[in-house]
Amino acid sequence: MTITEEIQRRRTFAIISHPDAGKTTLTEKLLLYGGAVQLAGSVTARKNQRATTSDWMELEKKRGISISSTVLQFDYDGYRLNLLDTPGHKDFSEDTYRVLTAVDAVVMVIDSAKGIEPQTRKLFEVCRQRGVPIFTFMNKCDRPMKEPLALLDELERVLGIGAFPVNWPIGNGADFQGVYDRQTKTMHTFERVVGGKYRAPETVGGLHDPAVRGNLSEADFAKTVEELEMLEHAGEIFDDAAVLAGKSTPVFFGSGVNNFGVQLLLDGFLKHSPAPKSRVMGGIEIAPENPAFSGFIFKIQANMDPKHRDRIAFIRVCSGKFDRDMTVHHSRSEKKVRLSSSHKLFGNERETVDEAYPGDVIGLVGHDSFGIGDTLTTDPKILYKEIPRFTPEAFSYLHNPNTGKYKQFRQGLDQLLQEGVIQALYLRNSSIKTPLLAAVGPLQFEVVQFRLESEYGAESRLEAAPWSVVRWLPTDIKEEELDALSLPTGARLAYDVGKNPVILFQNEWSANYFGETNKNTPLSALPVQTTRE
Ligand SMILES: Nc1nc2c(ncn2[C@@H]2O[C@H](COP(=O)(O)OP(=O)(O)OP(=O)(O)O)[C@@H](O)[C@H]2O)c(=O)[nH]1
Ligand SMILES: [Mg+2]
Repeated sequence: MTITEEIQRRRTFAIISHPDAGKTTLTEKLLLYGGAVQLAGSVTARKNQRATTSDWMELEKKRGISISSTVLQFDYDGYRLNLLDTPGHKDFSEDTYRVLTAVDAVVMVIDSAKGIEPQTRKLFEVCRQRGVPIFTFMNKCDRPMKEPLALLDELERVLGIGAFPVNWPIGNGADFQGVYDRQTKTMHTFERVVGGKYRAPETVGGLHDPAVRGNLSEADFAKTVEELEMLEHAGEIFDDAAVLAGKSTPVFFGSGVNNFGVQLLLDGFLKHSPAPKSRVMGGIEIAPENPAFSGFIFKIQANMDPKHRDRIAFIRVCSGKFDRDMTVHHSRSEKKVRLSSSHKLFGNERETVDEAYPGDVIGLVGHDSFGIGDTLTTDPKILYKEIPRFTPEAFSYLHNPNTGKYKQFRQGLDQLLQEGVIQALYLRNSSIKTPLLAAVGPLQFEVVQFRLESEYGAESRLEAAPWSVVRWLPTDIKEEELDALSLPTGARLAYDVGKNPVILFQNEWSANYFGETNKNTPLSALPVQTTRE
């Protein structure tokens, strides 16, 4: 295969939504229908039930929520898919947003009983800003759902995106039978299988074919026919250009847990979603076919496999071809590094990979100097600046109650900081040695404590810190100028990991007051990108 053919068959996409809409369940079902797993697991980790492939972390299995994004690479129907399941909880949105920089399309999952929820709206906004094509899966049609027309209307009204129903639900809630595929004009009715572990037996036929009508009542059937006529009458056609521009979203209905409509989503997605495209950085366009290899690191994760206590840097390949053992330029250290330990990833399983192409996400092991956001390339002129950073809103000291385990505590914490699970701040002119942690949301503290204990055997104790707002000062501010600042009551000066000065305030009001009275010292809510060496 030529490099162009390799690129054209790549599909790199994330599943996003508000917590609990069914991302991990759908991911598992895409793996089932994609032939990557034989038996689907379930997120409700009841006894005797397989856990899902993407929620492999101990705490995820325990809580039944996703905490960290997961990469799954597999082949299906000639395509190579790089699928990323993301956490929905807002406390982990930094991880989710990083993933969005690494994908070419997203599947947005909506709980059809609830419609568009706040976190979905936020994630949608990020996709829109990046111009990422969005495919919509209206999930949980097996529960009393909102009217399908009302759901489409919500997409248009709340998100301001055109919505094109590719298929249409037949029945609703307990009477949900399947979907009508408007492209092929066929009804697909399904049978429920216990636990949704296997593919759901499916009957396909024309709209008026009694064999495929399942247990649908006359009234429900009449309603479906009327709605379909209405949609046909509206005369809208599938507009690929609008989808690729992120202006319109193809909508699929179904039920992930019951496997209804999953195959249609998978096939429809692959048919209409884009292969990797050029990226524009600092005004330079880098095409995937560019002969120089390039990519950037968007995620770091340690201890994925208890057998190998090591850390993996996840890189999204953007251009050229990756060959194992190749030597590349590493942007942060400005040094040449040899990439000899490269892996393809499937949840927490890994396998050595010898080559990779644009669109692929691969894991690199054995490079402690790699950090999130770093570019690796054979052309040092290429530099990606993709990774967004978030303003922390929760602050806590993390104590080590067991001095005998200081080494484990410190080592574990340093690792988690490097993964970006949480940030650390260092108070200025302070003798306090207890780390001050800064998080987007308090669940991140829980993850730190759990992982310290389970992966490093280190206990820890949290102590709330008295601040709730952090603002960055200009990076070039001088030490004397810091000394001369007059801070509001309770505020403190500190540094982030990049040694950039910040001010910690007790509340928003205090931060605003400082801003008003110190016009010459502009504050910024977002961490500055440059670091002072
Ligand atoms: N009734 C019904 N329940 C579903 C369906 N899909 C998922 N669920 C349930 O919804 C709950 C949440 O599912 P997950 O797949 O963990 O949701 P998620 O979006 O990955 O959640 P986070 O990753 O924590 O944001 C689980 O109890 C699932 O069994 C569906 O089609 N119908
Ligand atoms: Mg999940």
